[in-house]
Amino acid sequence: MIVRSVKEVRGTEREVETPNWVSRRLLLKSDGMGFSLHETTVLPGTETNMWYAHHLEAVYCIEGEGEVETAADGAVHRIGPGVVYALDRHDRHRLRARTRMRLVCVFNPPLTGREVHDENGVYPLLAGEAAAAG
Ligand code: 9YT
Repeated sequence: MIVRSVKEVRGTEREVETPNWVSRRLLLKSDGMGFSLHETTVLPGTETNMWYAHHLEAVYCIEGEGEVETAADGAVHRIGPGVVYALDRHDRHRLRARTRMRLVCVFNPPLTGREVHDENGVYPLLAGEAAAAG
């Protein structure tokens, strides 16, 4: 069994920080679970464009308020504690944080470590990996 706290992850290779968010990666590919699990803190007033072209991501909000907009249709969804959004169609989207948001994020396939968004908001995929949807 793996037991790991966010506190232990702070300041290690499992903590990835950008100007808009900090991701603490509690479970990664190397942990062998078939998904990765992160606690992501999004800074208030930020807007982040993302497109997980190679991954499926579910995002469960446990703290804070914001909204997510899907690029394809411009639909805006309010996000707050107790709400999950799942990018089941690799949807291009934009997350606006009104307050500091604390999110639990799950990725399939799992992230391997230090991924950050490229200029298109995409995380790279290692050769041979694919999201196991359905
Ligand atoms: C909500 C979101 O996707 N933020 C970007 C960071 C990502 N969740 C991660 O790498 O943990």
